Amino acid sequence: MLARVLLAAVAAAGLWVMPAGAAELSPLLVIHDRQFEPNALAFPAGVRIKLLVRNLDSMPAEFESYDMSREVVVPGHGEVTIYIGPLEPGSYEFFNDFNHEMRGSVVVKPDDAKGK
Ligand SMILES: [Cu+2]
Repeated sequence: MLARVLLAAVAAAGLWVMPAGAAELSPLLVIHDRQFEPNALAFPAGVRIKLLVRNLDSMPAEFESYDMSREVVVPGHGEVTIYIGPLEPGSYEFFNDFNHEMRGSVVVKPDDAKGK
C-alpha cells in the first residue's frame, strides 16, 4: 500500500523524466550542392547529440572531425547517424574528407547560457 502511494507521488511529481544530464538533441545536417547546411551548429554543453547527416548529392562524402574523433562515410543520396558529445564548451571543426573545401563547425556553449 505504501509502495503504491509512493509510486503515485513519484509519477505525479514527473520524476520519470530523464535527468538533465541525459538530455539528447537530434539535429539534421544536410549535404547539398557540395555544402554543409547549416555549416555551423550550436549546442549547450553536456548534451548528447544524435546527429543525422543526410547527403542529397550523388557524390559520397566523409564526415570527418579530428576535434570530435569522428570519421564516417555518408553514401550519395544516403544518410548516417553520428553520436557526439556530451561536449565541453568550445568550437569543434568538421569537414568532408573527400572534398576539403566542405567544412563546418559545432559550437558548444557553456551550460549557464541555457535559459538566458
Ligand atoms: Cu577520412
